[in-house]
Amino acid sequence: TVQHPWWKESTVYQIWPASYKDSKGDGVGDIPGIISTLDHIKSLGVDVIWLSPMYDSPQDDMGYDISDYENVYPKYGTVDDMQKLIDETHARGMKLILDLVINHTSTEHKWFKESKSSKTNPKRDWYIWKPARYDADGNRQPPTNWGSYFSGSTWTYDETTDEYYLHLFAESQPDLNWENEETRNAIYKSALTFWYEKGVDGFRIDTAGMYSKVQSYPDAPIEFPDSPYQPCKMFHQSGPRIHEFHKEMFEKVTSKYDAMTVGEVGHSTREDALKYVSAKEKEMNMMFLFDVVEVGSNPSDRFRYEGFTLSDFKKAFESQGSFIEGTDAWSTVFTENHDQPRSITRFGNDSSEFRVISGKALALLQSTLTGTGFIYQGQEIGMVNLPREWSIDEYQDINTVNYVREFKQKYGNDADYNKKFEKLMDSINLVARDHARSPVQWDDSANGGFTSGTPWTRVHDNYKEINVKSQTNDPNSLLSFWKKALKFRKEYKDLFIHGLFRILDVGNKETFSFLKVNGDQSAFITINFSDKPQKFVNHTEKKLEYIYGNVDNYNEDELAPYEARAYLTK
Ligand code: TEU
Repeated sequence: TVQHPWWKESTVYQIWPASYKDSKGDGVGDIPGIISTLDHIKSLGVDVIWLSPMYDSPQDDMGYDISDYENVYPKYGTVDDMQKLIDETHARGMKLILDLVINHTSTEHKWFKESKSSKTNPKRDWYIWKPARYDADGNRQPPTNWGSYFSGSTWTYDETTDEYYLHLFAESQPDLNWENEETRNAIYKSALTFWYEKGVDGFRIDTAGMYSKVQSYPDAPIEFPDSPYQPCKMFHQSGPRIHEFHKEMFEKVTSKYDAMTVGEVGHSTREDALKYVSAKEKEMNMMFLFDVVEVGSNPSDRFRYEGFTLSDFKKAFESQGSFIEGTDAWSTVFTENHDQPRSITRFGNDSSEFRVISGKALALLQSTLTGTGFIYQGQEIGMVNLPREWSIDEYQDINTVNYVREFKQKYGNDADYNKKFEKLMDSINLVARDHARSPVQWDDSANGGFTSGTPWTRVHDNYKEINVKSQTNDPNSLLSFWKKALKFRKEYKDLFIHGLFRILDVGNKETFSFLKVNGDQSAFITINFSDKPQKFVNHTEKKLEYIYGNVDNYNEDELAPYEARAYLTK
Protein backbone atom coordinates (compact mmCIF):
# COMPACT_ATOMS: atom_id res chain seq x y z
CA THR A 1 0.00 0.00 0.00
CA VAL A 2 1.00 3.60 -0.64
CA GLN A 3 2.45 5.57 2.26
CA HIS A 4 0.70 8.93 2.46
CA PRO A 5 1.85 12.00 4.43
CA TRP A 6 0.09 12.26 7.81
CA TRP A 7 -1.82 15.39 6.91
CA LYS A 8 -3.69 13.70 4.08
CA GLU A 9 -5.43 11.15 6.27
CA SER A 10 -5.97 13.41 9.25
CA THR A 11 -9.25 14.79 10.51
CA VAL A 12 -8.82 18.36 11.72
CA TYR A 13 -10.92 19.94 14.48
CA GLN A 14 -11.15 23.74 14.47
CA ILE A 15 -11.29 25.69 17.72
CA TRP A 16 -12.48 29.29 17.98
CA PRO A 17 -10.95 30.22 21.32
CA ALA A 18 -13.36 32.95 22.48
CA SER A 19 -16.37 30.64 22.31
CA TYR A 20 -14.93 27.27 23.15
CA LYS A 21 -14.48 26.80 26.93
CA ASP A 22 -13.92 29.34 29.68
CA SER A 23 -11.87 28.10 32.66
CA LYS A 24 -11.74 31.30 34.70
CA GLY A 25 -15.27 32.67 34.67
CA ASP A 26 -14.61 35.93 32.79
CA GLY A 27 -17.05 34.90 30.06
CA VAL A 28 -14.38 34.37 27.41
CA GLY A 29 -12.98 31.00 26.36
CA ASP A 30 -9.30 30.39 27.05
CA ILE A 31 -6.35 28.06 26.50
CA PRO A 32 -6.61 26.22 29.84
CA GLY A 33 -10.25 25.60 28.87
CA ILE A 34 -9.09 23.98 25.63
CA ILE A 35 -6.56 21.82 27.47
CA SER A 36 -9.33 20.55 29.76
CA THR A 37 -11.25 19.16 26.77
CA LEU A 38 -8.46 17.47 24.81
CA ASP A 39 -9.79 14.03 25.71
CA HIS A 40 -13.18 14.91 24.21
CA ILE A 41 -11.47 15.95 20.99
CA LYS A 42 -9.29 12.86 20.95
CA SER A 43 -12.29 10.58 21.54
CA LEU A 44 -13.97 11.94 18.43
CA GLY A 45 -11.21 10.46 16.28
CA VAL A 46 -9.49 13.75 15.53
CA ASP A 47 -5.81 13.89 14.59
CA VAL A 48 -5.09 17.60 14.30
CA ILE A 49 -6.39 20.67 16.11
CA TRP A 50 -6.52 23.98 14.26
CA LEU A 51 -6.62 26.87 16.70
CA SER A 52 -8.02 30.14 15.35
CA PRO A 53 -6.05 33.29 16.29
CA MET A 54 -5.01 33.40 19.95
CA TYR A 55 -2.43 36.17 19.43
CA ASP A 56 -2.47 39.51 21.18
CA SER A 57 -5.06 41.69 19.51
CA PRO A 58 -7.56 44.50 20.12
CA GLN A 59 -10.18 41.98 18.87
CA ASP A 60 -11.87 44.18 16.27
CA ASP A 61 -12.07 41.07 14.07
CA MET A 62 -11.84 38.45 16.82
CA GLY A 63 -8.08 38.19 16.67
CA TYR A 64 -7.63 38.38 12.89
CA ASP A 65 -6.27 41.83 13.76
CA ILE A 66 -2.96 40.95 15.39
CA SER A 67 -0.97 43.47 17.43
CA ASP A 68 1.80 41.05 18.44
CA TYR A 69 2.50 37.70 16.74
CA GLU A 70 4.76 36.61 19.59
CA ASN A 71 2.29 37.08 22.39
CA VAL A 72 -1.06 35.66 23.42
CA TYR A 73 -4.25 37.66 23.98
CA PRO A 74 -4.28 37.97 27.81
CA LYS A 75 -7.88 36.78 28.19
CA TYR A 76 -6.91 33.55 26.41
CA GLY A 77 -3.75 32.97 28.45
CA THR A 78 0.01 33.22 28.02
CA VAL A 79 2.77 31.90 25.80
CA ASP A 80 3.41 29.35 28.56
CA ASP A 81 -0.21 28.18 28.31
CA MET A 82 0.34 27.75 24.58
CA GLN A 83 3.45 25.68 25.22
CA LYS A 84 1.39 23.51 27.52
CA LEU A 85 -1.34 23.15 24.89
CA ILE A 86 1.24 22.13 22.28
CA ASP A 87 2.74 19.56 24.65
CA GLU A 88 -0.58 18.17 25.92
CA THR A 89 -1.87 17.84 22.35
CA HIS A 90 1.28 15.96 21.36
CA ALA A 91 1.05 13.79 24.46
CA ARG A 92 -2.29 12.53 23.16
CA GLY A 93 -0.87 11.73 19.74
CA MET A 94 -2.50 14.72 18.08
CA LYS A 95 -0.97 17.70 16.29
CA LEU A 96 -1.66 21.41 16.58
CA ILE A 97 -1.77 23.99 13.81
CA LEU A 98 -2.27 27.74 14.25
CA ASP A 99 -3.85 30.46 12.14
CA LEU A 100 -1.34 32.47 10.12
CA VAL A 101 -2.71 35.98 9.57
CA ILE A 102 -0.08 37.75 7.51
CA ASN A 103 -1.97 39.69 4.86
CA HIS A 104 -2.53 42.41 7.46
CA THR A 105 -1.84 43.29 11.07
CA SER A 106 -3.77 45.41 13.54
CA THR A 107 -3.26 49.18 13.46
CA GLU A 108 -2.03 48.56 17.02
CA HIS A 109 0.96 46.50 15.81
CA LYS A 110 4.24 48.33 16.45
CA TRP A 111 5.15 47.96 12.78
CA PHE A 112 2.10 49.96 11.73
CA LYS A 113 2.55 52.58 14.43
CA GLU A 114 6.03 53.23 13.08
CA SER A 115 4.87 53.12 9.48
CA LYS A 116 2.24 55.78 10.00
CA SER A 117 4.49 58.07 12.03
CA SER A 118 6.17 59.74 9.02
CA LYS A 119 6.80 59.32 5.32
CA THR A 120 10.49 58.80 6.02
CA ASN A 121 10.15 56.20 8.76
CA PRO A 122 12.13 53.05 7.80
CA LYS A 123 8.89 51.01 8.08
CA ARG A 124 6.83 53.41 5.94
CA ASP A 125 6.94 50.98 3.03
CA TRP A 126 5.90 47.98 5.19
CA TYR A 127 2.25 48.93 4.56
CA ILE A 128 0.52 50.30 1.48
CA TRP A 129 0.26 54.09 1.45
CA LYS A 130 -1.13 56.17 -1.43
CA PRO A 131 -1.94 59.85 -1.92
CA ALA A 132 -5.52 61.07 -2.22
CA ARG A 133 -7.35 61.73 -5.47
CA TYR A 134 -9.44 64.86 -5.87
CA ASP A 135 -12.76 64.96 -7.70
CA ALA A 136 -13.96 67.77 -10.01
CA ASP A 137 -15.22 69.75 -7.02
CA GLY A 138 -11.87 69.47 -5.30
CA ASN A 139 -13.05 66.98 -2.68
CA ARG A 140 -10.56 64.49 -1.35
CA GLN A 141 -11.27 60.91 -2.50
CA PRO A 142 -9.66 57.54 -1.79
CA PRO A 143 -7.00 56.36 -4.27
CA THR A 144 -9.36 53.79 -5.84
CA ASN A 145 -13.04 52.81 -5.66
CA TRP A 146 -12.27 49.46 -4.01
CA GLY A 147 -14.77 48.16 -1.49
CA SER A 148 -13.67 46.46 1.74
CA TYR A 149 -14.88 42.99 2.74
CA PHE A 150 -16.31 44.69 5.78
CA SER A 151 -18.19 47.50 3.95
CA GLY A 152 -16.99 50.98 2.98
CA SER A 153 -13.74 51.82 1.22
CA THR A 154 -10.54 49.75 1.42
CA TRP A 155 -8.71 53.03 2.08
CA THR A 156 -8.54 55.06 5.27
CA TYR A 157 -7.14 58.58 5.36
CA ASP A 158 -4.45 59.29 7.93
CA GLU A 159 -3.89 62.93 8.81
CA THR A 160 -0.36 62.47 10.15
CA THR A 161 1.08 62.17 6.67
CA ASP A 162 -1.91 63.17 4.53
CA GLU A 163 -2.09 59.77 2.81
CA TYR A 164 -4.40 56.76 2.69
CA TYR A 165 -3.49 53.22 3.77
CA LEU A 166 -4.98 50.08 2.23
CA HIS A 167 -7.08 47.61 4.21
CA LEU A 168 -8.97 44.89 2.35
CA PHE A 169 -10.78 44.15 5.63
CA ALA A 170 -11.50 46.51 8.57
CA GLU A 171 -10.04 49.96 9.00
CA SER A 172 -8.03 48.52 11.88
CA GLN A 173 -6.51 45.79 9.64
CA PRO A 174 -3.94 47.53 7.40
CA ASP A 175 -2.51 45.34 4.61
CA LEU A 176 1.19 44.55 4.84
CA ASN A 177 3.29 45.41 1.81
CA TRP A 178 4.52 42.04 0.53
CA GLU A 179 6.49 43.77 -2.24
CA ASN A 180 9.05 44.68 0.42
CA GLU A 181 11.50 41.85 1.11
CA GLU A 182 12.44 43.14 4.55
CA THR A 183 8.76 43.04 5.51
CA ARG A 184 8.40 39.47 4.28
CA ASN A 185 11.42 38.34 6.28
CA ALA A 186 10.09 40.03 9.41
CA ILE A 187 6.75 38.23 8.91
CA TYR A 188 8.46 34.86 8.47
CA LYS A 189 10.49 35.34 11.64
CA SER A 190 7.78 36.69 13.92
CA ALA A 191 4.65 34.91 12.71
CA LEU A 192 6.06 31.55 11.54
CA THR A 193 9.49 30.65 12.94
CA PHE A 194 8.65 31.84 16.45
CA TRP A 195 5.81 29.28 16.70
CA TYR A 196 7.45 26.47 14.71
CA GLU A 197 10.31 26.58 17.19
CA LYS A 198 7.79 26.04 19.99
CA GLY A 199 6.62 22.87 18.30
CA VAL A 200 3.47 23.73 16.33
CA ASP A 201 2.81 21.41 13.41
CA GLY A 202 1.80 23.89 10.76
CA PHE A 203 -0.63 26.61 9.85
CA ARG A 204 -3.97 27.42 8.34
CA ILE A 205 -2.95 30.34 6.18
CA ASP A 206 -5.47 33.18 6.34
CA THR A 207 -6.40 34.99 3.10
CA ALA A 208 -3.56 33.09 1.43
CA GLY A 209 -4.41 34.37 -2.05
CA MET A 210 -4.40 38.09 -1.27
CA TYR A 211 -0.82 39.19 -0.58
CA SER A 212 0.10 40.28 -4.09
CA LYS A 213 -1.73 43.35 -5.34
CA VAL A 214 -1.82 44.62 -8.91
CA GLN A 215 0.68 47.43 -8.50
CA SER A 216 -1.04 49.96 -10.77
CA TYR A 217 -4.02 50.10 -8.37
CA PRO A 218 -6.73 50.66 -11.00
CA ASP A 219 -10.42 51.36 -10.28
CA ALA A 220 -12.65 48.28 -10.19
CA PRO A 221 -15.52 47.83 -12.64
CA ILE A 222 -19.00 48.70 -11.31
CA GLU A 223 -20.71 45.53 -10.07
CA PHE A 224 -23.01 47.10 -7.46
CA PRO A 225 -24.44 50.36 -8.92
CA ASP A 226 -26.11 51.03 -5.56
CA SER A 227 -22.73 51.40 -3.85
CA PRO A 228 -19.81 53.85 -4.22
CA TYR A 229 -17.35 51.01 -3.57
CA GLN A 230 -16.87 47.95 -5.74
CA PRO A 231 -15.64 44.38 -5.33
CA CYS A 232 -11.95 44.39 -6.23
CA LYS A 233 -10.89 40.74 -6.01
CA MET A 234 -9.39 40.83 -9.49
CA PHE A 235 -6.71 43.20 -8.21
CA HIS A 236 -5.62 41.28 -5.14
CA GLN A 237 -6.74 37.65 -5.48
CA SER A 238 -3.98 35.40 -6.89
CA GLY A 239 -2.14 38.57 -7.95
CA PRO A 240 1.03 38.75 -10.09
CA ARG A 241 3.57 37.63 -7.45
CA ILE A 242 1.43 35.40 -5.21
CA HIS A 243 3.05 32.10 -6.21
CA GLU A 244 6.52 33.57 -5.91
CA PHE A 245 5.68 34.66 -2.34
CA HIS A 246 4.35 31.25 -1.33
CA LYS A 247 7.35 29.49 -2.84
CA GLU A 248 9.66 31.78 -0.91
CA MET A 249 7.82 31.24 2.39
CA PHE A 250 7.91 27.48 1.87
CA GLU A 251 11.56 27.45 0.94
CA LYS A 252 12.75 29.78 3.67
CA VAL A 253 10.60 28.46 6.53
CA THR A 254 7.98 25.73 6.10
CA SER A 255 10.27 23.24 4.34
CA LYS A 256 12.43 23.11 7.47
CA TYR A 257 9.64 21.44 9.46
CA ASP A 258 7.37 18.39 9.12
CA ALA A 259 4.48 20.78 8.71
CA MET A 260 0.93 20.84 7.42
CA THR A 261 -0.27 23.95 5.59
CA VAL A 262 -3.77 24.72 4.38
CA GLY A 263 -4.32 28.01 2.61
CA GLU A 264 -7.59 29.87 2.76
CA VAL A 265 -7.79 30.90 -0.88
CA GLY A 266 -11.55 30.77 -1.29
CA HIS A 267 -11.91 31.75 -4.92
CA SER A 268 -9.54 30.57 -7.59
CA THR A 269 -9.38 29.37 -11.15
CA ARG A 270 -8.56 25.68 -11.14
CA GLU A 271 -5.34 26.47 -12.98
CA ASP A 272 -4.22 28.73 -10.14
CA ALA A 273 -5.52 26.27 -7.58
CA LEU A 274 -3.10 23.64 -8.88
CA LYS A 275 -0.25 26.11 -8.59
CA TYR A 276 -1.02 26.55 -4.90
CA VAL A 277 -1.43 22.92 -3.97
CA SER A 278 0.47 20.67 -6.38
CA ALA A 279 3.20 18.92 -4.41
CA LYS A 280 5.77 19.74 -7.06
CA GLU A 281 5.06 23.48 -6.76
CA LYS A 282 6.20 23.52 -3.12
CA GLU A 283 3.78 26.19 -1.92
CA MET A 284 1.25 24.61 0.46
CA ASN A 285 -0.33 21.18 1.04
CA MET A 286 -3.99 21.98 0.45
CA MET A 287 -6.44 24.85 0.28
CA PHE A 288 -9.92 25.88 1.29
CA LEU A 289 -12.14 26.77 -1.65
CA PHE A 290 -15.58 28.26 -1.02
CA ASP A 291 -17.66 26.55 -3.74
CA VAL A 292 -19.66 24.60 -1.18
CA VAL A 293 -19.97 27.07 1.70
CA GLU A 294 -20.93 29.89 -0.64
CA VAL A 295 -23.46 27.99 -2.71
CA GLY A 296 -26.43 30.30 -3.30
CA SER A 297 -24.61 33.39 -2.02
CA ASN A 298 -23.13 36.21 -4.07
CA PRO A 299 -19.34 35.65 -3.74
CA SER A 300 -18.78 39.39 -3.32
CA ASP A 301 -21.55 39.89 -0.77
CA ARG A 302 -22.81 36.95 1.26
CA PHE A 303 -25.96 38.77 2.37
CA ARG A 304 -27.22 38.97 -1.22
CA TYR A 305 -28.36 35.41 -0.82
CA GLU A 306 -30.19 33.85 -3.76
CA GLY A 307 -30.78 30.23 -2.80
CA PHE A 308 -29.57 27.00 -4.39
CA THR A 309 -30.77 23.62 -5.59
CA LEU A 310 -29.44 20.22 -4.56
CA SER A 311 -27.82 20.01 -8.02
CA ASP A 312 -25.85 23.20 -7.29
CA PHE A 313 -24.76 21.67 -3.99
CA LYS A 314 -23.52 18.48 -5.67
CA LYS A 315 -21.65 20.36 -8.38
CA ALA A 316 -20.03 22.58 -5.76
CA PHE A 317 -18.42 19.52 -4.13
CA GLU A 318 -17.23 18.38 -7.51
CA SER A 319 -15.67 21.69 -8.54
CA GLN A 320 -14.10 22.13 -5.13
CA GLY A 321 -12.56 18.69 -4.86
CA SER A 322 -12.20 16.99 -8.20
CA PHE A 323 -9.68 19.36 -9.77
CA ILE A 324 -6.89 17.39 -8.08
CA GLU A 325 -7.70 14.16 -9.93
CA GLY A 326 -4.74 12.82 -11.85
CA THR A 327 -2.35 15.37 -10.29
CA ASP A 328 -0.06 15.41 -7.26
CA ALA A 329 -2.28 17.98 -5.52
CA TRP A 330 -4.51 17.53 -2.48
CA SER A 331 -7.92 18.89 -1.39
CA THR A 332 -10.07 19.60 1.68
CA VAL A 333 -13.60 18.72 2.80
CA PHE A 334 -15.54 21.03 5.10
CA THR A 335 -19.03 22.44 5.47
CA GLU A 336 -18.44 24.75 8.44
CA ASN A 337 -15.86 27.11 9.85
CA HIS A 338 -15.81 30.33 11.89
CA ASP A 339 -16.90 32.41 8.86
CA GLN A 340 -19.92 30.30 8.03
CA PRO A 341 -23.32 29.46 9.47
CA ARG A 342 -24.11 26.06 10.94
CA SER A 343 -24.28 23.32 8.30
CA ILE A 344 -27.50 21.71 9.54
CA THR A 345 -29.36 25.01 9.15
CA ARG A 346 -27.65 25.85 5.88
CA PHE A 347 -27.67 22.49 4.09
CA GLY A 348 -29.77 20.15 6.20
CA ASN A 349 -32.94 20.75 8.20
CA ASP A 350 -32.84 22.28 11.68
CA SER A 351 -36.47 21.55 12.62
CA SER A 352 -36.81 19.41 15.75
CA GLU A 353 -38.05 16.52 13.61
CA PHE A 354 -35.08 16.37 11.23
CA ARG A 355 -32.20 18.10 12.99
CA VAL A 356 -30.39 14.99 14.20
CA ILE A 357 -31.02 12.80 11.18
CA SER A 358 -30.02 15.51 8.70
CA GLY A 359 -26.93 16.20 10.81
CA LYS A 360 -26.03 12.53 10.50
CA ALA A 361 -26.60 12.66 6.74
CA LEU A 362 -24.17 15.59 6.48
CA ALA A 363 -21.66 13.74 8.68
CA LEU A 364 -21.85 10.68 6.42
CA LEU A 365 -21.49 12.88 3.34
CA GLN A 366 -18.46 14.72 4.70
CA SER A 367 -16.82 11.53 5.92
CA THR A 368 -16.98 9.84 2.55
CA LEU A 369 -15.54 12.69 0.48
CA THR A 370 -11.97 13.01 -0.79
CA GLY A 371 -9.36 15.17 0.90
CA THR A 372 -8.42 16.18 4.42
CA GLY A 373 -11.57 16.54 6.51
CA PHE A 374 -12.30 19.48 8.79
CA ILE A 375 -14.84 19.74 11.60
CA TYR A 376 -15.71 22.99 13.33
CA GLN A 377 -16.36 23.14 17.09
CA GLY A 378 -19.99 22.34 17.89
CA GLN A 379 -20.55 20.71 14.49
CA GLU A 380 -20.04 17.30 16.14
CA ILE A 381 -23.08 17.91 18.36
CA GLY A 382 -25.19 19.58 15.70
CA MET A 383 -25.29 23.15 16.92
CA VAL A 384 -27.61 25.20 14.74
CA ASN A 385 -27.97 28.87 13.72
CA LEU A 386 -29.14 31.53 16.15
CA PRO A 387 -32.94 31.79 16.46
CA ARG A 388 -34.69 34.05 13.95
CA GLU A 389 -36.48 35.87 16.83
CA TRP A 390 -33.22 37.18 18.29
CA SER A 391 -32.68 40.88 17.70
CA ILE A 392 -29.91 42.23 15.50
CA ASP A 393 -28.26 43.45 18.74
CA GLU A 394 -27.20 39.88 19.52
CA TYR A 395 -25.01 39.89 16.40
CA GLN A 396 -21.51 41.18 17.17
CA ASP A 397 -19.39 40.22 14.17
CA ILE A 398 -17.78 43.23 12.45
CA ASN A 399 -18.87 41.87 9.06
CA THR A 400 -22.54 41.85 10.12
CA VAL A 401 -22.42 45.04 12.21
CA ASN A 402 -20.78 47.15 9.48
CA TYR A 403 -23.14 45.76 6.85
CA VAL A 404 -26.20 46.67 8.89
CA ARG A 405 -24.83 50.14 9.60
CA GLU A 406 -24.30 50.78 5.90
CA PHE A 407 -27.72 49.33 5.07
CA LYS A 408 -29.38 51.77 7.52
CA GLN A 409 -27.47 54.68 5.99
CA LYS A 410 -28.60 53.65 2.52
CA TYR A 411 -32.23 52.73 3.11
CA GLY A 412 -33.06 54.16 6.56
CA ASN A 413 -35.40 56.81 5.15
CA ASP A 414 -37.26 54.57 2.70
CA ALA A 415 -40.99 54.13 3.33
CA ASP A 416 -40.60 50.34 3.17
CA TYR A 417 -37.45 50.26 5.31
CA ASN A 418 -38.87 47.79 7.83
CA LYS A 419 -39.78 45.37 5.10
CA LYS A 420 -36.33 45.70 3.53
CA PHE A 421 -34.71 45.22 6.91
CA GLU A 422 -36.70 42.06 7.70
CA LYS A 423 -35.58 40.64 4.38
CA LEU A 424 -31.98 41.41 5.26
CA MET A 425 -32.55 39.80 8.68
CA ASP A 426 -33.67 36.62 6.91
CA SER A 427 -30.35 36.39 5.14
CA ILE A 428 -28.35 37.43 8.22
CA ASN A 429 -30.16 34.70 10.11
CA LEU A 430 -29.11 32.23 7.44
CA VAL A 431 -25.54 33.15 6.51
CA ALA A 432 -23.93 35.51 9.05
CA ARG A 433 -20.63 34.53 10.63
CA ASP A 434 -22.13 35.03 14.10
CA HIS A 435 -23.83 31.62 13.96
CA ALA A 436 -20.48 29.86 14.25
CA ARG A 437 -19.37 32.06 17.11
CA SER A 438 -21.96 31.34 19.76
CA PRO A 439 -20.52 29.44 22.74
CA VAL A 440 -20.05 25.67 22.62
CA GLN A 441 -22.76 23.87 24.57
CA TRP A 442 -21.03 21.47 26.95
CA ASP A 443 -23.88 20.44 29.25
CA ASP A 444 -27.32 21.50 30.46
CA SER A 445 -26.10 23.75 33.30
CA ALA A 446 -26.33 27.56 33.09
CA ASN A 447 -24.74 28.97 29.91
CA GLY A 448 -24.44 25.45 28.57
CA GLY A 449 -21.43 24.93 30.83
CA PHE A 450 -19.39 27.30 28.66
CA THR A 451 -18.68 29.73 31.49
CA SER A 452 -19.54 30.26 35.14
CA GLY A 453 -19.58 34.02 34.46
CA THR A 454 -21.40 36.19 31.95
CA PRO A 455 -20.72 34.94 28.42
CA TRP A 456 -19.24 37.55 26.04
CA THR A 457 -21.92 36.61 23.53
CA ARG A 458 -25.30 35.04 24.09
CA VAL A 459 -25.52 31.27 24.48
CA HIS A 460 -28.10 29.59 22.22
CA ASP A 461 -31.48 28.95 23.90
CA ASN A 462 -31.34 25.27 22.97
CA TYR A 463 -28.34 24.23 25.09
CA LYS A 464 -30.43 21.93 27.29
CA GLU A 465 -31.42 19.97 24.22
CA ILE A 466 -28.11 20.14 22.34
CA ASN A 467 -24.93 19.61 24.38
CA VAL A 468 -21.81 17.47 24.56
CA LYS A 469 -22.59 15.77 27.86
CA SER A 470 -25.98 14.35 26.93
CA GLN A 471 -24.66 13.11 23.59
CA THR A 472 -21.51 11.50 24.93
CA ASN A 473 -23.29 8.54 26.48
CA ASP A 474 -26.08 8.23 23.95
CA PRO A 475 -25.21 5.70 21.24
CA ASN A 476 -27.83 7.23 18.96
CA SER A 477 -26.62 10.81 19.27
CA LEU A 478 -25.10 12.83 16.47
CA LEU A 479 -21.83 12.88 18.41
CA SER A 480 -21.74 9.07 18.51
CA PHE A 481 -22.54 9.02 14.80
CA TRP A 482 -19.64 11.36 14.00
CA LYS A 483 -17.29 9.02 15.90
CA LYS A 484 -18.58 6.11 13.86
CA ALA A 485 -18.32 8.05 10.60
CA LEU A 486 -14.73 9.10 11.29
CA LYS A 487 -13.84 5.49 12.11
CA PHE A 488 -15.27 4.23 8.83
CA ARG A 489 -13.49 7.07 7.04
CA LYS A 490 -10.18 5.61 8.23
CA GLU A 491 -11.17 1.98 7.76
CA TYR A 492 -12.12 2.60 4.12
CA LYS A 493 -9.60 5.35 3.53
CA ASP A 494 -8.60 4.20 0.05
CA LEU A 495 -12.16 4.90 -1.04
CA PHE A 496 -13.34 7.66 1.26
CA ILE A 497 -10.18 9.73 1.73
CA HIS A 498 -8.41 8.97 -1.55
CA GLY A 499 -11.05 7.78 -4.00
CA LEU A 500 -12.34 9.49 -7.12
CA PHE A 501 -15.74 11.18 -6.74
CA ARG A 502 -18.44 10.39 -9.33
CA ILE A 503 -21.91 11.93 -8.98
CA LEU A 504 -24.62 9.57 -10.26
CA ASP A 505 -27.79 11.65 -10.07
CA VAL A 506 -26.67 15.21 -10.69
CA GLY A 507 -30.08 16.50 -11.80
CA ASN A 508 -32.08 14.82 -9.02
CA LYS A 509 -33.39 17.43 -6.59
CA GLU A 510 -34.11 15.04 -3.70
CA THR A 511 -31.27 12.56 -3.54
CA PHE A 512 -27.50 12.84 -3.73
CA SER A 513 -25.91 9.60 -4.93
CA PHE A 514 -22.30 9.08 -5.86
CA LEU A 515 -19.49 6.58 -6.22
CA LYS A 516 -16.11 6.67 -4.61
CA VAL A 517 -13.69 4.75 -6.79
CA ASN A 518 -10.16 3.49 -6.26
CA GLY A 519 -8.80 1.03 -8.80
CA ASP A 520 -11.30 -1.82 -9.04
CA GLN A 521 -12.89 -1.03 -5.68
CA SER A 522 -15.81 1.29 -5.24
CA ALA A 523 -18.29 2.54 -2.66
CA PHE A 524 -21.83 3.68 -3.39
CA ILE A 525 -23.28 6.47 -1.25
CA THR A 526 -26.88 7.59 -1.43
CA ILE A 527 -28.46 10.34 0.66
CA ASN A 528 -32.01 11.62 0.77
CA PHE A 529 -31.81 15.40 1.13
CA SER A 530 -35.57 15.85 1.37
CA ASP A 531 -38.11 15.63 4.19
CA LYS A 532 -40.13 12.98 2.28
CA PRO A 533 -39.36 9.32 1.68
CA GLN A 534 -37.68 8.67 -1.69
CA LYS A 535 -37.31 5.52 -3.74
CA PHE A 536 -34.00 3.74 -3.21
CA VAL A 537 -32.13 3.42 -6.50
CA ASN A 538 -29.01 1.34 -6.96
CA HIS A 539 -27.28 3.37 -9.68
CA THR A 540 -24.49 0.81 -9.98
CA GLU A 541 -24.73 -2.42 -11.93
CA LYS A 542 -23.26 -4.24 -8.99
CA LYS A 543 -24.38 -5.95 -5.84
CA LEU A 544 -24.21 -3.80 -2.74
CA GLU A 545 -22.79 -4.60 0.67
CA TYR A 546 -23.99 -2.25 3.42
CA ILE A 547 -21.25 -0.43 5.38
CA TYR A 548 -23.21 1.99 7.52
CA GLY A 549 -25.99 4.54 7.52
CA ASN A 550 -28.07 6.78 9.75
CA VAL A 551 -31.23 4.63 9.98
CA ASP A 552 -30.96 1.34 11.86
CA ASN A 553 -33.88 -0.69 10.57
CA TYR A 554 -33.89 0.61 7.07
CA ASN A 555 -36.23 -0.31 4.27
CA GLU A 556 -34.43 -1.85 1.26
CA ASP A 557 -36.59 -0.06 -1.30
CA GLU A 558 -37.03 3.33 0.26
CA LEU A 559 -34.91 6.08 1.76
CA ALA A 560 -36.50 7.73 4.79
CA PRO A 561 -36.31 11.55 5.01
CA TYR A 562 -32.61 12.51 5.27
CA GLU A 563 -31.56 8.88 5.27
CA ALA A 564 -27.96 8.28 4.22
CA ARG A 565 -26.25 4.97 3.40
CA ALA A 566 -22.80 3.89 2.34
CA TYR A 567 -22.22 0.55 0.57
CA LEU A 568 -19.32 -1.32 -0.91
CA THR A 569 -19.98 -2.56 -4.44
CA LYS A 570 -19.28 -6.19 -5.13
O1 TEU B 1 -11.43 35.42 5.84
C1 TEU B 1 -11.22 35.92 4.57
C2 TEU B 1 -12.34 35.73 3.58
O2 TEU B 1 -12.06 35.75 2.42
C3 TEU B 1 -13.75 35.55 3.98
O3 TEU B 1 -14.13 34.31 4.38
C4 TEU B 1 -14.32 36.67 4.77
O4 TEU B 1 -14.49 36.35 6.11
C5 TEU B 1 -15.67 36.99 4.22
O5 TEU B 1 -15.52 37.27 2.89
C6 TEU B 1 -16.28 38.17 4.89
O6 TEU B 1 -17.62 38.23 4.45
C7 TEU B 1 -10.37 35.41 6.74
C8 TEU B 1 -10.82 34.92 8.08
O7 TEU B 1 -11.27 33.60 7.95
C9 TEU B 1 -11.86 35.82 8.62
O8 TEU B 1 -12.39 35.39 9.82
C10 TEU B 1 -11.23 37.19 8.78
O9 TEU B 1 -12.22 38.11 9.15
C11 TEU B 1 -10.57 37.66 7.50
O10 TEU B 1 -9.77 36.68 6.90
C12 TEU B 1 -9.65 38.80 7.78
O11 TEU B 1 -8.52 38.34 8.47
